[in-house]
Formats: sequence, C-alpha cells, structure tokens
Amino acid sequence: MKTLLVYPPFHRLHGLKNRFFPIGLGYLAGALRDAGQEVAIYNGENFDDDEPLSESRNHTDTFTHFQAYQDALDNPNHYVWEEVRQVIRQYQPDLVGITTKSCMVPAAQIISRIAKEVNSDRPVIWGGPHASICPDETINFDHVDFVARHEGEQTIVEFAEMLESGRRSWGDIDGLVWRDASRKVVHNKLRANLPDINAIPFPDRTADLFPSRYQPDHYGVMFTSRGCPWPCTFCDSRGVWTRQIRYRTPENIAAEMRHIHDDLGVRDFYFWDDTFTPYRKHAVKVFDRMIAEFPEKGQPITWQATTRCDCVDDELAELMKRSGCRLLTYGVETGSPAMMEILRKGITHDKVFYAQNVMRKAGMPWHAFFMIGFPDDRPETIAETMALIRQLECRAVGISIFTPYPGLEIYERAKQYGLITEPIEWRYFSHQSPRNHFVRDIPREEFHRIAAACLKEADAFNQRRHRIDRLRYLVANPRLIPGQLGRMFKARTQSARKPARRPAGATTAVVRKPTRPPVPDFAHPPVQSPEAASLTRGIRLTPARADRAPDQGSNK
Ligand code: B12
Ligand code: SF4
Repeated sequence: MKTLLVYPPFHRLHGLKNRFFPIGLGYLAGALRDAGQEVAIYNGENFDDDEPLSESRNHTDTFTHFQAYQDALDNPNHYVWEEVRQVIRQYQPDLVGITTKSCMVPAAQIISRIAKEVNSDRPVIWGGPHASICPDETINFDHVDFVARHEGEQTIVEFAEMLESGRRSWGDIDGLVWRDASRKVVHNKLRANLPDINAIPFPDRTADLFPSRYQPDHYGVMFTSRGCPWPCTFCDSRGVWTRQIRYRTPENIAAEMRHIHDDLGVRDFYFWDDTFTPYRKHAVKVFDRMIAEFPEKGQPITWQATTRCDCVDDELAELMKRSGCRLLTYGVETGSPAMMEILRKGITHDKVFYAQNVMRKAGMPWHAFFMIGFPDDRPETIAETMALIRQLECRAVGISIFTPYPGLEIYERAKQYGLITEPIEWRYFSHQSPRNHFVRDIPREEFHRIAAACLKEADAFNQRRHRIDRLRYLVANPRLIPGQLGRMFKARTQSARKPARRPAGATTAVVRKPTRPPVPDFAHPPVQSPEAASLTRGIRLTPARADRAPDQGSNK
C-alpha cells in the first residue's frame, strides 16, 4: 500500500522561492512508516536550483507576481502541474493525501484533479488547517473523497490500514469526514488530541521524493510543543490544535535534534512552535538540555523561533543565547491599542519595549511581525503601527495585509461588515493577494495606497537594519563569522548560477490569456515580468526515486 503525501505549491506558482521541509507531512510519513506502510512526500513548493524563480526580497514580491500565480492556476500545462502528473504516474500511489492551508486550496484542487486523471479509482484525502476548519466546503470539492480533521497521525494510519484491508467501515475512523453510499456527508466523531506527543514518531525527513532539492539545514524544522493557549481572534492555531498546549520533554526534543544533527547534518534549527516559550519553567529545562547536548565549545548549533513579547526575560534570553539562539521573532501585530483589544493578543506597547530591552541587553537579533488592514482599522490606527515600527530596534519587521480566515472571530466581524462574499474564491484570498481589502472605514483604493506606502517604508527599514545589525552581531559573536561567510559565499554562487532572463522574442509556452479583470495597482512595479515567471519549462525529476522526465518546455 503506497501513500503519496503532497504539499501543494504556492509561492512557486508566483515564480518565487520558498524552501522548507513540510514537517506536518513528515509527521504523517513517520507514523505511516512506523506502521509498516510505504510512503513518500512530494513537496510541490520546493524547486530545483535552476528554476526561473526569484528570491522574495521585499514585502511586495508576491503582489507583483500575483498575475503569474493566476496564470499558473489557469494553465494546465504549467511545468509544476506537469511535474505533479509525472510524480503521480511514476509513484503510482494507492492513496493521495494533500495538506492544505487556505491559500493552497486552488493548487490542491488541481492536484486532486490530476490524481484522479491518473488513477480515478484511488482515493484522495485532504487534511491540514483548511480541511480541519472548513470540512463541509472541502468534502464538496470535486475529486476530494475524504477529509481528515485536526491531528493526523492516527487518522492517516487507520485510514491506510483500512484501505489496504478492503474493509470499508469509514465511520470507525475518528476525525474523518466522508460520503456514505447515498452521497450524504458524514462527520465522524472529532479526533481527540494525543495525550502524549512524545509518543509520536519523529517526522520522516527521508520520505521526500526530491532530496537533492534540500540543503541539510532545510531539515532543521522542529516543534517542541503543539498548540497555543492564548485566545487571539485572528489566529487559526486553535482551529488546528485547540487551545490545549502539549509539550515534548527536553529529552525527546534533544533526541530528535541529535538524530537530525548526526544523520542529516543539521546545524541550524528552526523551531516552528506557535509560541516557543509559553511556560518558562519548561523552557529553562529545554535550553539546559540543549546546552548539555550541544555544548557551545564542542558542537555549536544555532536556532531561531517565534514567541510573544511577554514570554521572555533577561535570564531566559541569556540561556537562549547560550543554547545557540540566533534570532527571535515576536508577533507584535499592531501599534494601535484599539486594534490590540479587538485582536485579544493581550500585549501592550510596554511589553513590546520591555522585550526590546531584553533583546538589547542580551545582544540578540530579533524580528517583529505586524498586520495592517483589520476590519476596524482607520488611517490613524495604521499610522500608530508605523509610528511604533519607527521606534523599534529590531533587525527587520514583517507587515502582512490582514486576511480573515474562516472559523475565526475576526472573520465573522469582517462578514458582518459586508467585507466578505461567500463562497470565497480562494485564488484571490490570501495574505499574498493584492486584492485584499477587509477594512470597513477605508475605501479600497485609499487602503491600497496607504498599504503600499507602509510596505515600502518597511522594506527600506529592513534594508537599513539588516546591514547594520548583521555587522554588529558578527562583531559580538565572532564564532559565527565562518558560518556567515559560508552562507554568503553559497548565496553568491547560487545567484551566479541563476538562469539568465529570457531574451526578448524567445519562444513562449502556452499560457492561457487571463479573462479576469486586471489586478489593482497595489504594489511597486514588478521586479520580474509575470509572464517570465509563469512559463512552462522543462522539468527534470531527480533520479533519486523517480526516473528523469523528458523536457517539456522551450525556455531552456
Ligand atoms: C510553521 C508555520 C508556517 C511556516 C511553514 C509552513 C508549513 N510548512 O506548513 C511558514 C512561515 C512558511 C508559514 C507560512 C504561512 N502560513 Co503558517 N503556520 C505555521 C504554523 C505555526 C505551524 C504549521 C505546522 O507545521 N504545524 C505542525 C504540523 C505538525 O501540523 P500540520 O502541518 O497542521 O499537520 C498536522 C495536521 O494538520 C494534520 N494534517 C496536515 N495535513 C494533512 C494531510 C492529510 C492527508 C492528513 C490525513 C492530515 C493532515 O496532520 C498533521 C500532524 O498531526 C501554523 C499554526 C498551527 N498551529 O498550525 C501556521 C498556519 C498554518 N499558517 C497560516 C498562514 C495563514 C500562513 C500564511 C498564509 C501566512 C502568510 N502571511 O503568508 C503562509 C502560507 C505560505 C505557505 N505556502 O505555506 C495559518 C493558516 C490559516 C489557514 N486557514 O490556512 C496558520 C494556522 C496560523 C494562523 N495565522 O492562523 N506558516
Ligand atoms: S499567541 Fe500567537 S500563536 Fe498563540 S493564539 Fe496568539 S497569535 Fe496565535
């Protein structure tokens, strides 16, 4: 019984790079492998180094590449879809499992269609945040046979085993949504969270079909906990995990770090926990264990994570630094006290400056994430956010255009204000969409003008800070200089190997002309022509598990 787990492409369809190991699928693969099942991961977001993709260097890259994304969705011969076809044909899975965030829905639909084109009798099952939060919509999509909600390890194993056994008692699998013989949608009992997450097998990072697309540190993604106890109205963490937080033991965390350090060569770890240090006592034990496992003088490692401004202090920061922390990211969200109330994030400006002070004393770089465009935002509240940003000493800020995802309190608020039309057209609905406008009191055009100015200012802020802070940090941490030089050298050689821009007049592949209205002018001028980013090109499957596929495109 072979299961193919698919991470749908998103940035890659925009013509942009976004490389990481899809750890959620890694967990599912680990569970299936431990249950004796054959499994492979196809990460549709990952890419070969010679693909014509640009680095995402500033806030507006995804907006300027938005048309390329739309074209890719409309072009059945786009090279990524050709790749998907070839992977499914060659791997011949008995089951295709697709993970979905809301922004990936259109790509996941195309992948499901391709899976059915190749083998119409093999089931397609969706899981992940979107499927968990919008199960009814999902089960009604064409080519989706089953939906798995919330924690997926047990569900996928039980599902694969039942499929293999020929039994069809789908009602016995918790967390499953399916159709009975009369096509009626059945929602099984919700899957309860596993009580002990230490018992979950480590993610199988070797299941990826394209290992040559990763560098060792791309496998360094980890989780030390699941869930987040805070009630923020804009965050879907609880839609995936509920508000219960479950921790791994320091020993279990260190064992996974040791495994990927020794077996895969990971030196730089990325903890993707919703909030990395919510429980101080536990965090101290984790850092102590990390220091014992990877002593600074013997086997130095580095890591980064995301946390809250009220979850750090001087002593903790010192410990983090000793255990290898090279960057902390804080979700500050807004500079407006009124918006902060609505977001129920529970932090104040005081806390932000407190965290800034902690970081300054520890000499540790940090980033701050913000959003603008909340349903109740006004020009003055957005100005408050920009004013706060100007006072920050962080190395970089990230500003997202707020997007309300279903299942959230703030989604209902936006709906009440008449800012959301259902059913949602997911291809236009994401943080990366220049059409985003979920603000009641600022007309669309004016909001886009304000947002473009904010993003431009944030880009300028980041460029300035990045240069200064990197220099400062390296002077304070000379042991990191060789690694930094290595990364710079690698980045240079990679960009030197980047394919040249398409010469004018070169043969173009078939890209169906868009019939949609033009995208509003939200961003700076494009850095790369959208057409160039969406051209069909030859795909080369690495010979690791799939045979080399014939070249398809003409832009070689
Ligand atoms: C780390 C993270 C990221 C990382 C990595 C993304 C990744 N690899 O998936 C980065 C920074 C790149 C990222 C980007 C974005 N993210 Co994010 N991210 C997260 C975070 C914190 C953890 C995700 C994760 O890996 N969890 C751990 C694994 C184990 O869980 P999992 O993947 O959900 O898988 C489990 C189950 O869902 C299920 N499952 C999943 N897939 C499948 C498939 C099948 C077949 C089955 C049976 C089960 C199953 O089983 C798994 C194991 O139990 C979540 C918050 C959260 N708590 O989920 C937000 C979250 C998923 N992200 C979110 C968003 C909005 C985004 C962005 C759109 C934000 C933006 N500004 O652009 C982008 C999307 C870009 C992209 N192409 O992914 C939202 C999604 C909301 C939604 N309705 O879609 C979340 C929920 C946070 C939030 N803001 O509310 N994100
Ligand atoms: S603290 Fe962060 S992860 Fe937790 S609910 Fe709030 S925004 Fe989500």
